[in-house]
Amino acid sequence: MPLDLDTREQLLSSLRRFVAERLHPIEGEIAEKDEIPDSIVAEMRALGLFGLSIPIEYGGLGLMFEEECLVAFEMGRTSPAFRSVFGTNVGIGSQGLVMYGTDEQKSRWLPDIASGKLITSFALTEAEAGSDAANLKLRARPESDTYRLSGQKIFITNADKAGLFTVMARTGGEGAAGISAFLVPRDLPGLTVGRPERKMGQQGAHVCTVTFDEVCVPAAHLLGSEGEGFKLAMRVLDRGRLHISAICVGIAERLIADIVAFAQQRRQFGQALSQLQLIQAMIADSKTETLAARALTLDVARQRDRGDNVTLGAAAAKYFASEMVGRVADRAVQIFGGAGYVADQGIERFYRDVRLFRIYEGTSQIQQIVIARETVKAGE
Ligand code: COS
Repeated sequence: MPLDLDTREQLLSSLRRFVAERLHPIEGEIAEKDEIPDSIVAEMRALGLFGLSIPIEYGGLGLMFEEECLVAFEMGRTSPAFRSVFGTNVGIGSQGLVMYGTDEQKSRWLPDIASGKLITSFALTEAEAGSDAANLKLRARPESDTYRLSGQKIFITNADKAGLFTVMARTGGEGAAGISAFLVPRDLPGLTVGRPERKMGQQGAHVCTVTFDEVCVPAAHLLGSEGEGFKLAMRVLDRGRLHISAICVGIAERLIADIVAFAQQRRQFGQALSQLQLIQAMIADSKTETLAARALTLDVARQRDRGDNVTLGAAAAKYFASEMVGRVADRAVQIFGGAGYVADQGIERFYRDVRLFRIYEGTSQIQQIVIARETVKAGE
């Protein structure tokens, strides 16, 4: 059920205020410290951000996807590391459970995920299974009423904070059909989380290696049936890709606002930068592409809310929006010039931050493959 319009506006305006008043002023600080303050996380919990996509009966807000995109547009207007705090709980860390979980699994975990008490992570990627996800090697051997998991996952977002992992593991033969998904609590013996990696951008959001050394997982923690894990991961990613598109749109909107403010105040050749036609061309291209990405994202979100398959649409939206925000961030550095290249304006930080969007939850090249395959399959 969609929210009534008043409630929706209240949610979006309190979020807009939170981003402008609480997050915007500390963007530089969190990047330097590589940590989000606990007080900010507590405010995010109070705003309900961890439970945006969790059904109401489990304590979440149960938003429609279009509504989630509107929230993501607002959250995009600041450093993306802030969104990452609750990003896995809303997306890839929880949605396998929401889509495939039994009532028992859902009632056990979803309320704490919705409140933000429990952080979740999605563990798919391995050293030799990034884009080629169906080639993953982490083994799950059945043993009486348990499975023993052995292997390693890398680049796992929020792993250092996670209490629950959705782990894709091999229970059968080669390829996608041999993969199953498991809910793995962090405190099981044999599970270790490495130190956060040093990264190019998005400081404050952490990715770590997670190692499984004969971790004994109860069979009741199997998510869906044996062999369903790859499809589960792909369905979770279809959804996640669309959410990322909305974040990219929000960041582009933020960058355009920063560009406009700067271009009106900075003067060259006796006039404001905003009066110079070559600058105007960059503003126009950025605005046009952002509007296009916004419209595409909302269109696909509405298709998903209608129950349509959005594999192609989500891939197209993520491909276009992530490439688009890269171009907008590049133009922002260009328009700010020297002020864009030095660190204190924060523009170079966004330039580094947005680079990740073309890589995670499927690279641009993977999106191209998905778009082409689906188009050929549909014949149009
Ligand atoms: N939804 C539901 N099912 C899907 C699906 C989707 N979006 N995509 C694929 N499947 C199903 C296929 O229908 C197929 O099932 P059947 O064998 O029953 O027909 C099965 O999954 C295998 O699919 P496919 O043959 O397309 O697998 P490939 O190995 O060719 O891989 C790509 C497909 C490359 C698209 C996939 O591996 C991928 O998305 N890779 C990127 C992974 C990624 O995003 N990683 C980021 C890390 S997570 S932050």
